[in-house]
Amino acid sequence: MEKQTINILATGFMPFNNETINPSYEALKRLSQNWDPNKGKLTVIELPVSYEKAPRILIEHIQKLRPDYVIFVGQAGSRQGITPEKIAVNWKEATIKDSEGYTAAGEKIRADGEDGLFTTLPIKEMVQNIKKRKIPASVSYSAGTYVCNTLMYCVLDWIRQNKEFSNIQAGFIHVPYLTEQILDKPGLPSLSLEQITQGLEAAFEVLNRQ
Ligand code: PCA
Repeated sequence: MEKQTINILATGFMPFNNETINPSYEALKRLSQNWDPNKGKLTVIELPVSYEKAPRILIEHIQKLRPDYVIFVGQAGSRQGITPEKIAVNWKEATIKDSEGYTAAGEKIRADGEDGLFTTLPIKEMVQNIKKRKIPASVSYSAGTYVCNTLMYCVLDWIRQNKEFSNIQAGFIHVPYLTEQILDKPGLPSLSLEQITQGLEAAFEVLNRQ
């Protein structure tokens, strides 16, 4: 019987908060350049760090590409390792602006939405598989309250509400700074581009076993 191949849509972010690079998109680009098509189809897109545009652009791509899995990746500067997120909360609040100049002072993402939505990705298995490659990883129980959390919340909410797409499994993975980003930030953890790319590859590998 012919092996069924999976269709993955993965997103990274543009640089933000005075950085010139975002490891999420850099690692996904590298991963897609070396992607073995026998593992399925991988599409990578780069999203603006915007509360409003990021979910809108991603939902347009989901409708076009009809993936089996949607994995959003973002930078979380203080993290020690690769951290798949368990939950998105219905809240946005940050001192820094988004790419449109908007500052979320503390407000619900959806006025009448659930307080929280869980990932539908196999995150424990992903963490185990990343650690097998000797790359630090753990489950995170907070995606923060900035754009990454909003993207995860909006897309999980949209998938839930659109029955035609409800088979899609989706969730967020935060990655640490690249070593080149912490040269002037003493004490902050980092990983190399190679480690982050390998870590994401290990996370994606789990999807083929489901
Ligand atoms: N990280 C931010 C937004 C974009 C990114 O890469 C976050 O954690 O919300």
